[in-house]
This record gives sequence, structure tokens and C-alpha cells, in this order.
Amino acid sequence: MNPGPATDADSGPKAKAAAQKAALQLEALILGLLVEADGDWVSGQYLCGKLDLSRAQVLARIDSLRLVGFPIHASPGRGYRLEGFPDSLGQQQVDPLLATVDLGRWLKVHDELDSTNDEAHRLADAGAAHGTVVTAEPQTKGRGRRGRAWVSPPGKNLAMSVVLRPKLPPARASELSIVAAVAVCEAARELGAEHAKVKWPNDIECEGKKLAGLLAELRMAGDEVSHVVLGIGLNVNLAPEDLPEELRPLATSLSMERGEPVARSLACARVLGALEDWLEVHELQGFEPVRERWKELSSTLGRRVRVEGNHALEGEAVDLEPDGALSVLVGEGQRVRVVAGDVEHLRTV
Ligand code: BT5
Repeated sequence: MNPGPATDADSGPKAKAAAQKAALQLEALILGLLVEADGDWVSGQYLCGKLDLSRAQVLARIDSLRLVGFPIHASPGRGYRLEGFPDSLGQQQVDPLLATVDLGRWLKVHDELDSTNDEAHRLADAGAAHGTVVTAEPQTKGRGRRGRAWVSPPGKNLAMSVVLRPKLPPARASELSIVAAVAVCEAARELGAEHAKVKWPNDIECEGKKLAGLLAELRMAGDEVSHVVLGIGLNVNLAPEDLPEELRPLATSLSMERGEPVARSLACARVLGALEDWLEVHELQGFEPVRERWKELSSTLGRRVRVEGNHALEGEAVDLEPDGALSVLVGEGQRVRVVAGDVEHLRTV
């Protein structure tokens, strides 16, 4: 069909934005097909046929992907092959890898921030949409729970916060940190940390060494949840010497588990993808399937544990309750609910 003569409407800012969006969508689709090929060649003809594009259009999108750091190799007669991923956490590098609708579609990258959680709260207070993501490197005051610090050397890890606007009553908001733990654990496994497990409530660890920490913070507006900021600190390419000495024996990273570096753009996209999938399960089916998956991924259940905090106790962790509390068997068959605190796994003798 003849598109007719160009008009102002074709070249105005709206049309340009729409064309740019369409180009980005095509790049994501091309990249998806290259990723699916898992290092094999994909012919230009296949890409053209699949996406209904001319060879020149495919090449233009491939060139654009190369420009933002995707190493796409071309070989006459064989086609294209994706030979890696950019390490950068910029929107242009993460976007084509995202399989999400909301999460990460607006990604704010900072050179330096006190804490990505603080910045995400500031953005959320100013109206930022569900799924807005903030990353930073370095993060100068990364925090954990109970005033503890989170260490994230620049260029090595993922330190990000996601603004969530759940349709949940406040009493159920704590379920989100269990949802997040399941999602991050599954993404970590997919990225090569095959033995990743969840330590109650939401540390991700591999054989006792911490791979990721999560920090979910709730803000209320009157009686309702205004937003939740979910902070995710994931060790991606961290080596032991990147950490202060006292943390070295306690930490691991995706690259240490996998034995080779992992691109942070990919790690970021996979974590956000898994998170969106599990948020959807939670929204549509409730907490039960999340709880079941958490139990399968748990390194705490079945272990002797010591719970620190106001009501210190020791016993066997036997269940995750329907509200996310840990059920601990103490003494002669008495079950105690632990809703907050730190859990130490004890060696069984
Ligand atoms: C956590 O706290 O595990 C939650 C960490 C959340 C960090 C993210 S990064 C993005 C976002 N912005 C923030 O400001 N925070 C979030 P907790 O369970 O309290 O664990 C903290 C403890 O983990 C520290 O006291 C150290 O012992 C240990 N630790 C600190 N950095 C670590 C690292 N990179 N790898 C492994 N362990 C670490």
C-alpha cells in the first residue's frame, strides 16, 4: 500500500516517539530470537520471515543493538549470533532483555546514591508508577534490615529498588517479601546459582553463603498501602576480595557459583521478569502457591535454628505459616510463631 505523502503528523514529536517505540520493540524481539538460539546462528531470512521485515530493516535494528553494547556477530551464509550481553545496567541495555509489562520499563540509573530504597521512596512519593526501578553504583549508604549495612562495590553487583503499588490490605503487605524471595531465588538459579535457596525470611544463599539480600519497606497513605519499595542487593560478579575481610567467608556471588562472569543487564532483566511473574501469581491466586514454592526453595525448614531478637529461642523450623511467619518447634512439641527476627541455622549433631 502506498503510504502517501509525508505530513507534519508523520514527523511530529508524537510520531517520532511512536517510531522509536516500535524500533525498540523490534530490537527486543530480535534479541529474544537470538537469546532463544542459545549461542547458535540465526539466519537473516528467519528473522525477516518471523518479524515481517526486510533485510535492511533487520540490519538497522541489529546495528542499533550493537551500538548499545550487544555483541552480535554476523557471518555470510549463516546469519547472526549473539555472543554475550552488555554488563551495563542502563535502560538501553536492560530494556531489550526485559520480558515484563511494568517492571523496569522506567529505569532510573544513578552514578551514585545514598540508598536506592530512599530514592525509590522519593520517586514513589512524587507519583512514580508501579514497576519503576532505581539502580545506583556506587550506593554509599546501602542498608540492610535493623540498621545494618549492605556492601555493593561499583561495577560488580546489582543494587536496585522497585516501586510496587500492590492492591493489598496492609496486613498482607508482608507477603510481598516472600514473593520477592521466591522470585529472586528462581532467577538466581536460572542465572547459574543452581543451589540457591531461601533462608527465612528472605535471604538468598548458596550453601550458607549469602548471595542476595532483600529489603521491603511499606509506606501507608491513611489506612491504605501507598507503595512498597523492594530493595534487592544481588552479588553478581563480586569476588571475595571486593568485600571487607569479615564478610568474605559469608558471601558468594553468581559468578562464584557459576564459575564465569554474568552480565548484569541480564541479571537485572531476569530478576525483574521473575518478580513480575510471581507478583502476578500472588495477585491472581493469592499467597498459597507462593508459600508452597517458598517451602520447596527453603534452606531453613527442617533445620535446627536459633532465633535472635526480643524473644530468642532455639528449635526446629517446621513450617512457613499462611501469613509468612516461621513456625518453630521448641521443647516438647510446642510450636512458636516467629514473625520477625534473625534466624541462625545451627549445625545438626
Ligand atoms: C539484607 O539485610 O540482606 C537486605 C539488603 C538489601 C540491600 C538492597 S541494595 C538495594 C537496596 N537499597 C538499599 O539501601 N538496600 C537495598 P540484612 O539481612 O540485614 O543483611 C545485612 C548483612 O548482610 C550485613 O550485616 C552483612 O553481614 C551482610 N552483607 C552486607 N553486604 C553483603 C554482600 N554484598 N554480600 C553478602 N552479605 C553482605
